[in-house]
Amino acid sequence: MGAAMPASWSESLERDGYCVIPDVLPSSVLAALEADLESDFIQTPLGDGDFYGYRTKRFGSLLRRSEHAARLVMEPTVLGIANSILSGACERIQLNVAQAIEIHPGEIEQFPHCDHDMWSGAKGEHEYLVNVIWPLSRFTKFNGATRIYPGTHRIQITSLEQLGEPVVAECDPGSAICFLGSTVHGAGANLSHDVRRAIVIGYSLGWLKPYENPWLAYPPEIAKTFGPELAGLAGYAQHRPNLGNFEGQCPSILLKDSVPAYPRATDALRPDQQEAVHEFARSRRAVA
Ligand SMILES: O=C(O)CCC(=O)C(=O)O
Ligand SMILES: [Fe+2]
Repeated sequence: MGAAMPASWSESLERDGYCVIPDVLPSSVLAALEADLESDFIQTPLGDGDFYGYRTKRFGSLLRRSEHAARLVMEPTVLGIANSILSGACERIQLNVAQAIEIHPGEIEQFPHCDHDMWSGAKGEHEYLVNVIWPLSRFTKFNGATRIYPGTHRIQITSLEQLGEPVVAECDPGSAICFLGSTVHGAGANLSHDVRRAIVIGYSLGWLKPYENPWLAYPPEIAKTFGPELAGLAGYAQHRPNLGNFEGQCPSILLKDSVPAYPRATDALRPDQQEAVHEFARSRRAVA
């Protein structure tokens, strides 16, 4: 059975704080991505810290490590879901992270957390983030499948005692595990003899500081190879008004063949702002 329409998945995401969508991408895409990342998985050291985990490897910048990473970032069902959850609170969404995670045998359960706690703004009015975990290994309750606490996006969690039983997101490569930035979750303990590999692709409100610095992960020489929509998600777009500009221009000018030495600072306003500013300037010019 193919994936249902984005609208119904967004509804379950809003209702439960998560959804697991089967068969979003052919497993061959995930296998090809994993093959491209094989040497990176081997060479990357185990992490440092009780949150990242001492028996877990992580690396980012996936769009420059494999051409297949773009298939995940740009997957229309999840992109539709991220837009439907976030676009009420921003002009455009952005890529928050594209990271590989390899959990080794013996790793303990990760601290249950909300990913939106990375931003200190007020919570409860709107979502900040939609995260999508794409398993590369089959996720089981023994190898560290993500544990998600349904309904926790609706309540203020001040103690781990408040958490009920998690849903263990057991599923196969090709599935997309989606959850909100406000939903408590964490990787499970890996009690198996094999590594558990996954990709996390996150989308956040376009006016937030992204978790992964996209301009360092994907400098202009790299971002030039992206299509315009992907480049826009990865930092090469302004968020109106004028946020994220380069020399008063959309940073996407850096992806063109020739970049003016002295760019012309140019308004990038929302239509309502454009109109208000224009009216004001017109009235002032009239009396000048
Ligand atoms: O790997 C997982 O299953 C979840 C990881 C996670 O939630 C995180 O690192 O923020
Ligand atoms: Fe997380």
